[in-house]
Amino acid sequence: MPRRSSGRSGMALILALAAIVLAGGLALHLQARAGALARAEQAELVRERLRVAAAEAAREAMWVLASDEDLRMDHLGEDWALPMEATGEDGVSTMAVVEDAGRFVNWNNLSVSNRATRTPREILLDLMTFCGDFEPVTCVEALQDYVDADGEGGFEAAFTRRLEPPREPPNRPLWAPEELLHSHGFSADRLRSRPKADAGDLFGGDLASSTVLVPAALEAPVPVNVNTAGRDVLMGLTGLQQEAAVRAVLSLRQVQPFSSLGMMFMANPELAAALEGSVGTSSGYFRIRARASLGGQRRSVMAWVRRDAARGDIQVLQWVEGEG
Ligand SMILES: [Ca+2]
Ligand SMILES: [Ca+2]
Repeated sequence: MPRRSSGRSGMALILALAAIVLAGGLALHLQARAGALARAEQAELVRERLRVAAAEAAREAMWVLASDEDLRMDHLGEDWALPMEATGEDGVSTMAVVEDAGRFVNWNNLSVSNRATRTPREILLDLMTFCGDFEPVTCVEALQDYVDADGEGGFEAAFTRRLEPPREPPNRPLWAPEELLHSHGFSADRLRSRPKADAGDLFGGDLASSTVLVPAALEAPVPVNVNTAGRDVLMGLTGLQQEAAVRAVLSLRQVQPFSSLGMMFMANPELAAALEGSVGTSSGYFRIRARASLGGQRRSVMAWVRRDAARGDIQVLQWVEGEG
């Protein structure tokens, strides 16, 4: 029966063809999967390479900071203060920026006191007022009780336990800006950057770019560096009464950064009384931001360091890696 036989061989041919098509499909599928895996592996490799490159860039910036030849004076014309950019042979580009904490007023200064003419509390109250916040008292007093070691004050545990949600004051310096939001009276809105006001506006300061949170246990408040602090910070520091003196400091330091406070106080005796104990001409704490990128991928590092005032040694206080 030739017809049946040809029917059988036809069926066999169809089955064989189907098997070939299936096998081909499977091979294609496997190939695509292998391709996707290879791509993911490749992306992971690039990610790791960028992580290492960002860390390297941050370390390089620390070297520059440690090699500062004049530790008594820090100003924005020094090598460490200039952005450091590089592109490696492998096409990875890196960028590192060092900022001194002395440019800002440190919120954690409220955790300690010293014998300065003006307390960290007074300075922050004036700075907030200068930045257009006319009800800063509760906010600053609550933060002071939140971060100072003792349990005495109107905003300590007895108060914070009644808040919604209830919380315990940590009674230590804060470690991240986000922690500020847990303190009574603080909100993202309060800390948001403001558009630049014209110079004639006496309450046009910007709190966001005038304050910082140095994540360190302190023995004394972090002094403001008169060579790097901006006008808003100096206005808050001097109690809003010394606008002419602040202007004089800003223009004098452009000609020649201050290498000692004696020099600055001599030039502006009226400032001396207000600033004694709250300012310096160098900085001890620095924030380093480094980033590495290749194609569309990026990795970053944010590090807080302390630099020894006598030898320039760098100690890392906080190291945070991130994407982007
Ligand atoms: Ca220096
Ligand atoms: Ca306390």
